[in-house]
Amino acid sequence: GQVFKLKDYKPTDFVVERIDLTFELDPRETKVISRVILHRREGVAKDVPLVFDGDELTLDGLQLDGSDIDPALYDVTPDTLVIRGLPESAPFEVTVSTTISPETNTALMGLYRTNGVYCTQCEAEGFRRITYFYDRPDVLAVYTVTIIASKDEAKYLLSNGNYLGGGNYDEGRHFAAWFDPHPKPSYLFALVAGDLGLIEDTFTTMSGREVALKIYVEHGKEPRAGYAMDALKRSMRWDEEVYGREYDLDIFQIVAVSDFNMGAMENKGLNVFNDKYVLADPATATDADFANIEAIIAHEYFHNWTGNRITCRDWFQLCLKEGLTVYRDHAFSADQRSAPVKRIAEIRLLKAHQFPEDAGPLAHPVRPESYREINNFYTTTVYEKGSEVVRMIRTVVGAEDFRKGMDLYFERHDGDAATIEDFLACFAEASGRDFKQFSLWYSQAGTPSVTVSTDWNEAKKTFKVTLEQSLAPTPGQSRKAPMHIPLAYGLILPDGSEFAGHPTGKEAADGVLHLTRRRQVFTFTGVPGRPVLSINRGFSAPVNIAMEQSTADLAHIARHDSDGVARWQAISEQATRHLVEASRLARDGRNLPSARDLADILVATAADDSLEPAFRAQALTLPAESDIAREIGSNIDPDAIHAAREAVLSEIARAGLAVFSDLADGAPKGPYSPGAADAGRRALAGIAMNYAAIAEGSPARAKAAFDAADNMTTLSQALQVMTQNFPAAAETRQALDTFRTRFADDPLVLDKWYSLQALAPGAGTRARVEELLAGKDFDRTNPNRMRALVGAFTSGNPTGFNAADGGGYRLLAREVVDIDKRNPQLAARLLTAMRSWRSLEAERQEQARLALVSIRSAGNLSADVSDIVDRMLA
Ligand code: HT7
Ligand code: ZN
Repeated sequence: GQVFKLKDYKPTDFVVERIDLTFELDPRETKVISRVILHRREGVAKDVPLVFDGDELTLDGLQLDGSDIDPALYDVTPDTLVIRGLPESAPFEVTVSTTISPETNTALMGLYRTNGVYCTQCEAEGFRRITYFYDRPDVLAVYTVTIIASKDEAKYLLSNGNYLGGGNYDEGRHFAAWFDPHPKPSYLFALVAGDLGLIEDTFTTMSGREVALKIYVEHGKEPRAGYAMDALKRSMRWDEEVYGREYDLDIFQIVAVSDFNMGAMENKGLNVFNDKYVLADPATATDADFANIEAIIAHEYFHNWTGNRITCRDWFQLCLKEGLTVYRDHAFSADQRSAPVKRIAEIRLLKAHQFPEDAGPLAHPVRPESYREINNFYTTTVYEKGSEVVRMIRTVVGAEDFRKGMDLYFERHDGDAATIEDFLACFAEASGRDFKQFSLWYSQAGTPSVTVSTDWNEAKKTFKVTLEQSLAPTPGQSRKAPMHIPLAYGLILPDGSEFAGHPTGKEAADGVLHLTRRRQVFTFTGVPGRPVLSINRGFSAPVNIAMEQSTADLAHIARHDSDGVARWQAISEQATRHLVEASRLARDGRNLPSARDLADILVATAADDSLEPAFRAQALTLPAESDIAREIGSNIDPDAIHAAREAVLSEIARAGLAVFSDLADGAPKGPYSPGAADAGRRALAGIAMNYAAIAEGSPARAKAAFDAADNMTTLSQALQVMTQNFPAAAETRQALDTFRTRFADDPLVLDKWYSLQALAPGAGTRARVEELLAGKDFDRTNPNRMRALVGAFTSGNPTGFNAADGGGYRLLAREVVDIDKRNPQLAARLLTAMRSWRSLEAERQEQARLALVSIRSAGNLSADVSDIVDRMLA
């Protein structure tokens, strides 16, 4: 396949002024007429043709200024339209007519149907599946859209922008017209048409304009859209208060659909959402679902400024909108909930997903420099690491200059298709700093390692901190330059107070050590007693820290650090060390060390009422098996890790049974509220229930909680305790059956039922997954369902998926090849579950390799899947 390169960027030869689209909707024969007004760009020679993108299109007609174009003057294939002999300087109108089939569009890109609703997904390159056009983000145009459809089939006819008007048409059809005054790229175009339920509200903006808010969902699900509406209004207010950004149309609409490749899409004024991220009520959604809805509603809304008003020049700049918008949604959630608990969750996720990506064959820079298939670059590196990079910019320049830089960015680039260089220039200007070295965060892949050593001189009262950075080679990048790594720190004195002084030298003001060279020494003088270094506080930089710090020192940080996140980091480091050591011993068939010290810390933390419950829940959540595997790094035996972790869990459980038993009953009583305080209490009760059940060696407590549960959080916590710890117990079977019967008509809740079974540890789970896949009502075309079963099994069940006989890999290979025929994007994403295959022990590695090779040798692979499989095998 073709390789696209950042360095080859070139603007288009023609400039689009506006586009008028007319859709006559029909399940199999939708007629699309696109009238585009363009002019030749200044300086472009008169014999240069117009080249539009297409994808699996057929052309019905082509006109220039209303007259058919002579076939000798154009060439057309399913993926390009080339028109010659166009005017030299005057604007002209090209009319392109195509017919498309939404009903048979299973890729869920372009115009498709989901549950009888017409819906579009155009990012990144879906618009070219609707009509021939310049389908690239730097071509901004003003859109007018007219939709014609049968009234029975499509009560609502929606598109971007403001409603112009509508009315009845012939033969039981009606029409609606929309005008979006804000120039936008084609990836932000959207159309939705269907018979849907609606909830409405209004929002008054900071300048007093009233905006109509509408959320469309499947009929009957309206009561479940209330929380999303509330989250939307809070997001709109927050963007005004924190960034001074006001909404800019008369209407903002959200449509929830049940077949969607990702979480949601920020189309201008008409967001389309995976219904999983809209629908919630206490009986069907967990606290985590509520938190995700709040975050994703905010994320898509925030794109209105970071993404839509200022978009990307090309897809290499994807992190310009995604990293920045994730950063903004993180800050929003931190403000709405507990900031330290939110940060802990972010760190966990980054380490669980982004660090392995950065350490494996799919590693790429936050701003990639080449790609074969852009869909494969909607990654945790672009999104989450991209957000961490923005967070570091704020750490480097400080809160005030960060806001100044953002203001400048909005002011200078409103209406632009911008680049990372444009973005960085705003912070350089606002702060007077040079961002040249910092920009390596965008171009160098991989997670830097920082080795930390300390030297305390009792006689001189000096404390020396030596930092050394390194960055391993990644695909296509063998040599790396030193980066600018801002490491927040604190020196904790023996009495638990913090040393107030700074090290000598200018690189270390404001509680941050700025590591910019390969090796740097920071010296603190006048330190009254031997301090303990708390470094990379709050995970100020996305790096691996290697430091020989005693258990006693970690405990000192865990007890005294003024920063809650740092206290959690110290606890988590202790747990990780112990689990890594235990896993190594388990692999070698040796006796496991006592986990008493770790258990004491965790039980004391659990019982400490001065700490917020959500924090205690985080502290009690041991690193996952995949976290331990990542820390071990190579020659991974998932069974040994599982055995070691189970043993540690059980020792902690036994040590704290009385405390856990008490806490397990501590979920809030009375009406359910999705707010952070109650959710935190439920989280603590849930993890305590898990420990208590482990100590008791019985599912009885969880079964009782399941039977008594009056909300989905408690219900699914209880079921999870059973499926994880007692998968074969009669109580577990019974609870699973009850759950299935109770939620048989609710696909989003049934997804949880599939996931919980797929996550049950052990080699036996694969057979159950096969059984579920073969179920007569199992819908292979629904991405949520496939992710719930196959995705959960392959990404969340290390012992089941990595069973030594390779059966898990073969299952995934077979499903990927099958899904690829319908939905390449989904197939490619599921396949990334194998990205760390080279860190497995030799036998499993070989099984994994064979499965990957079998995919590669299957015929007719999509560009999406062949790109991933080729990179994984390279
Ligand atoms: N910007 C959106 C990305 C997205 C997407 C990309 C490729 C294929 C399908 C897609 N659906 C949504 C989502 C976001 O980051 O907000
Ligand atoms: Zn986004």
